[in-house]
This record gives sequence, structure tokens and C-alpha cells, in this order.
Amino acid sequence: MLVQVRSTVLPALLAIGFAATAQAPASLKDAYQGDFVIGAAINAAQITGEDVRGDAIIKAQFNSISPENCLKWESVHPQPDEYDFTIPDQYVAFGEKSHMFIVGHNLVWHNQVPAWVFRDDKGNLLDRDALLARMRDHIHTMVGRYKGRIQSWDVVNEALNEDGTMRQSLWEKIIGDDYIAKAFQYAHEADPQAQLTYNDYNLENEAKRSGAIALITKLKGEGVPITSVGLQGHDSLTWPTVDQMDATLSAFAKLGMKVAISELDVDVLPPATRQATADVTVSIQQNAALNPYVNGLPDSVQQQLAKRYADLFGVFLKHRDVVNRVTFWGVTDGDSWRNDWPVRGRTSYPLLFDRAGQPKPAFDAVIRAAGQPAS
Ligand code: 9MR
Repeated sequence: MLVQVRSTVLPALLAIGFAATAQAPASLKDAYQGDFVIGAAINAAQITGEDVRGDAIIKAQFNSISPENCLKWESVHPQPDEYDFTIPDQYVAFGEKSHMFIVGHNLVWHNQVPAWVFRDDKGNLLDRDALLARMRDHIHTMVGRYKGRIQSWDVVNEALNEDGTMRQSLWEKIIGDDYIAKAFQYAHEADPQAQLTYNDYNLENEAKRSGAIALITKLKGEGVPITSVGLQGHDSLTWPTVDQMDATLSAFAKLGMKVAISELDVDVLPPATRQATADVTVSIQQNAALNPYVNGLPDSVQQQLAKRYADLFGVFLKHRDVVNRVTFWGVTDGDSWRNDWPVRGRTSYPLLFDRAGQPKPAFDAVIRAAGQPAS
């Protein structure tokens, strides 16, 4: 057993140690100490300790965690009277043990929510009051259980369309636009100290960003306890531009919001959709042209990825008074949702650690970018 653990952990530690000798500081969390916390979304194998190599990287490199899937409604609350807190409790304990900033993701979303949530026992859609009661109960149960332990909740996820209008989800159709205000109120009642976030993708695009600005301005005007915006950051080598990022961070800062880069990854594969999206319902047929790097990432692309990450961190640093967290959506390339979305079974390279748990040139670039804010 000892031999097995040593042989799995040592390469990861050596990799990290190697970076340490190349330049100091050696960890992401140390490099950005005093700027913002650096997080990773972690999966069940990492939470339970099964992924020994992944856990070594998480503990060495990150001071914040997000739950990739285990706190979503369908996982934690699969039936009306059934909550399963087995993995979520371990998730929170994992973060506490390493004194991490712990994120809750998410409370109200149109995906990964069971169909029963919106229906009565005869299968009919609920009315506004009944759905509000169900939403309140879920939020109070979740936020109340981890009060003072989960520091920041993604309260509402992806409520806007690309043109900035409200998404016609069942939440919106049944309750009305004020489901968002209600969700934030319930979360605040359950833990008045928690940071409460509106989380979405593509807010760097002007139309959607304008919608978010209007939404937040309205919520703030009504005294709704929203503290921050989550920019998911499912980026590519070319989108969003540094200028779009810069303008987006300035715009939310102006509203008095803190900003979390909440789900960062950078896609290097050929785009499979015409417009950049993180809509998890999109699915495209696999073909070789869409999956060009099965046998490894060419050095030229590796360098582009490194440069891209350095540029993005330059903007985050420029806005470090506003950005309070940068969270990667996964630990190693092998863990990433990008291997199966929007095309199943591709070999994707969006993160800072490769499939063997080794730091990539992009890791060194992010470390080097620390302390050098863009002007
Ligand atoms: O990474 C998550 C993946 O494992 C799930 O299959 C997927 C299903 O909805 O959700 C992924 O995480 C999403 C996050 O919760 C919200 N923003 C988009 C993320 C990537 O799809």
C-alpha cells in the first residue's frame, strides 16, 4: 500500500518541486497571495481521496475549491424528501482541512435539476407559490447546513439569454422574473455572512453583459443581497479579447460588485459551434478534424496557450481590487468537461496541468504573470 501511494503521489510532488526550483514562488496560491484566491473545481474522486495524485496537486496549488457536480440539485436532492449529503459533507470537510475558501455551486439552475421540482404529484406544473416554497426549502436546507462553512454560493446560474433577455426557464415561467430576487433573499436569510453570486457565461459579450448589468442594477435597487458576479470563463485562444475582459470587469466594478472568475478554462481545439457557448445541452458529432491533438499538443499551441493565460491573468491582476477569486474548472486536462463537450471523446488541453499531472508551460506563464499587472 505504502509503495502504491508513494508511486502515485511522488511524481506530482516532484513536478511541483521542479517548478519550485525553476522559479519562486512555486504555487499558484502563493504567487497570487494578496491578489485573489486561486481555486479548482473538484470531482467526486478528488473529494473522496480516490484520486491521490489530483489531491496532491489541489493541496499544493489551490486555496479555494468549487464542487464540479456534487452540490447540484439532481445530485444532492434527487427526490422530494431525499437529500444525500454524503459527498457534499466530504467536500466541505476537504476544504476545511486545508483552510480553503469553499464555494457552493449552485442553488437555482435550469440544468441538473430533476423534473419533479416543477410538478405536483399528479404531474401538473406547480403554481408560483408552491414553486417558491420548494425553492425556499431547498435553499434553506443547503445554505443552512453549511452556514459559516461555505463562504460563497452561486445562487442563480445562467438566467440570461445571449441577447441579454431573461431565459424562459421553468423557474422564470412559473414564478416570474423575480425568482432571482427571491433566491438571493432566501440564501441571505439562511446565511447572512455568505457571499452571494450571480454566475453566467458569455457576459464578456456586450448584449449579454448589458442584460446582466440591467439585472444587477434592478436587484441592487430593490435591496436584494447580491454581492458578486461569477464570470464562468470558458474561454478560447481568441475569445474574449483582453479588451472585452477589461471592459467587463470595469462594468461590474462600477456596480459595486465583486467578481469571481468562476470556471476558467481555455479551449485550444477547433471550435465546434459557431458561437462560443457553455450551454451543456449542445452536442456535436465527433470527427477527426475536430480532434486534432489525440497524440499530444504541439509545442506551438502549448506556447499560444501559455501566452493566452498570461494575458488573461494580466487583466485579472489589473482589476485585483474587484476580482476576489480565480477558479479553474478542473485540475488536470484529463479531468476537464471539455473532453466530452460539445463533442464527446475529444482530447482537450484547457488547464494548467497535463494528463500526467505535470505543470504545463501555461502553469509557468501564470506564475510568471503574478505581480506584473497589465497597464
Ligand atoms: O463540469 C460539469 C460537467 O461535469 C457536467 O456534466 C455538466 C452538466 O451540466 O456541468 C459541468 O459544469 C458546468 C457548470 O456547472 C455550469 N457552467 C458550465 C459548466 C460546464 O458545463
